[in-house]
Amino acid sequence: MTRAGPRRGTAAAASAAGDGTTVVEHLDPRAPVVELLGVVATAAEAYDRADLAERASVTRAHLDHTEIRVVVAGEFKRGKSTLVNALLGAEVCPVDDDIATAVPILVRHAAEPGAVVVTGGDESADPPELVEHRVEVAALADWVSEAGNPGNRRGVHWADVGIPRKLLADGLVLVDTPGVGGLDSAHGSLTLSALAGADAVLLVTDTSQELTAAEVDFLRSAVELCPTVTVVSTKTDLYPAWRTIVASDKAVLDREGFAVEVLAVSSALRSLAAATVDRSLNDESGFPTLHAHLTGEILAGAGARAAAMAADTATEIIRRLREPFAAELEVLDDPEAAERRRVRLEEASAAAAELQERGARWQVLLNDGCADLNAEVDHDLRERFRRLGRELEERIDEIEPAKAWDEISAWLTRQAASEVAANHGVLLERTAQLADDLVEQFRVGGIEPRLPTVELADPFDALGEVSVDAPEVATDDGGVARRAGASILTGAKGSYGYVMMITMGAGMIGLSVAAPIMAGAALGLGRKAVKDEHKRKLTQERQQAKAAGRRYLDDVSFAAGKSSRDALRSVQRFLRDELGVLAGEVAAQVQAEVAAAKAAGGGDIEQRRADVAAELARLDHLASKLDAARPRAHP
Ligand SMILES: Nc1nc2c(ncn2[C@@H]2O[C@H](COP(=O)(O)OP(=O)(O)OP(=O)(O)O)[C@@H](O)[C@H]2O)c(=O)[nH]1
Ligand SMILES: [Mg+2]
Repeated sequence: MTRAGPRRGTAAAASAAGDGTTVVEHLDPRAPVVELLGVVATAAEAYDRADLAERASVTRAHLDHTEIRVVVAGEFKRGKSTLVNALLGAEVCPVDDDIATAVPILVRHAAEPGAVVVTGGDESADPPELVEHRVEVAALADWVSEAGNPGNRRGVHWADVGIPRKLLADGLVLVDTPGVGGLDSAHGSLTLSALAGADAVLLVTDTSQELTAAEVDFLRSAVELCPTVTVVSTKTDLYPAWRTIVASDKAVLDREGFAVEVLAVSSALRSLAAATVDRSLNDESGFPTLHAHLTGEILAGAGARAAAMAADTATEIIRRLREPFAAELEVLDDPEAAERRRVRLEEASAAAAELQERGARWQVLLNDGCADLNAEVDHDLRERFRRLGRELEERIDEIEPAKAWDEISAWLTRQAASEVAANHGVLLERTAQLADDLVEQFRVGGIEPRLPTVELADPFDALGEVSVDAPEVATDDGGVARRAGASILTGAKGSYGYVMMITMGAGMIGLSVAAPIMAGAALGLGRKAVKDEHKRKLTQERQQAKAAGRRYLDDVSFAAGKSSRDALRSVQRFLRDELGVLAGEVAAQVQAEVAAAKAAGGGDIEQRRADVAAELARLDHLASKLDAARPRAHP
């Protein structure tokens, strides 16, 4: 599939989108920074700093292809898939009264329509293997919907669809997610962890009723995790009282203090408007406002954040280019400084050379740090599951499993999912800490080394999946109780549209149900005997329930443990590569300063002073242009 090509430098202008809608294009905040990064790369090249030129080019390419991921989440059957289709004016995501979206569908720009379905491959492979299947968009339902792929027998993790659409051309990726059977379910917690990697979330609800408590809870977490959160209340065509519903939703959000807009739409009206090219119907559908919100707040906001980060990197590159000239000027102005500088550079050269050696101290620290991290994350996971196991047993002791098992098992899967997500959070946090500590080692000769944080998340690409099926438990009638698993998208903050999947046997864990107690009475047992029998059955049920729950927790923690070990291995590889590059950059920096020191030694001092001052002025000018291009007030 073709990815979005380099972005056009869009100007603020109104244009017809070809579907009867007027689209206001916003000035893309990335465009000027992309352009200036090109200038910075050329400048670095001219100053013989191939390392910095490379850094500038990579940052530029990165910014030019930023993906802005918008997760469309919500409870079961609210109209998420229909909304995505109506936004794009295409039947991309399968929709039906009965068939549900079973796996996440990512929709991005491509020159030609096409889809790739990703399934798991060889399970024993390390890192986990993923297999891509190229399919027609029209055939997607066979893979991604409950009807076409019941219980996700085909083991699909997600589908990636490309279509040529103006709305997507600037890197917008819409993610249609499976309906959550209650946002407070295990699905819900996992969809929530997907938000950590998203630029925005649209919570789709419908105007049949006010926001539910589960939806409000979901929003509470979403606003913590995601820069832009919007409620889209759909099906206004079906519910005449939609205005009242929207007003009370707004009141609830205000009361909670959430900065969340509520947009009312009707996908049905939008489709009708497109088919009949009826502008007033289109306005009535609410889609022009939603469209403007997507291109404005969401696209422009995320673009601004990415541009600001890239501009910071460019500023740092200029600072490094400037350094040797500034030092040379100092020597020209004060020859006594030359000796001090010579000593400093000698020390710095030795330290820089050490950084590049095999078995350098930072490499030892990296290996040790990763081993510690592994142990710590593993311990954290074990502790979490031990606590959860204890709590499970306490709960089971208070219930009659035959009656309350569904409730307990739903609680358990939800807790397990959030413990896995929390453990993943620990991994991310500690990794960032380790990276910070390691970078300290590169502080040589006044150089302030930095690892680009945006790229730090990429190794989690290999994080793979946590794949757990609900344990099978034989039922009394000899059958097997197990509910189908579901795939949920989750992710760390990634920059290349990173996707991590957690597939979990969500829903119910099967439990064999003991024969009804009343059977005892039918057998003519006395009251006491029935009571004893009841007690015995209850104890037996509780034991079975505990065993089923523990098996489930073991499976989840085993899969999660493997997934985090895989992640750590790729983190280690990533850090080793990046720090290797950084060692090269530090050495090049020191070398540039040594060369500058030599240049300061001979020739026409006045002329040299004028030349150096001119170079500095050129770099300062570039820095001030970058400063002006760096978006400031972004949400
Ligand atoms: N009248 C009307 N019906 C709608 C609208 N949006 C969705 N529907 C209907 O609602 C039903 C569910 O729509 P979907 O888009 O499949 O909902 P979903 O949230 O993706 O469902 P899951 O993926 O199963 O969670 C379908 O029958 C749609 O035709 C709307 O704006 N108006
Ligand atoms: Mg759907």
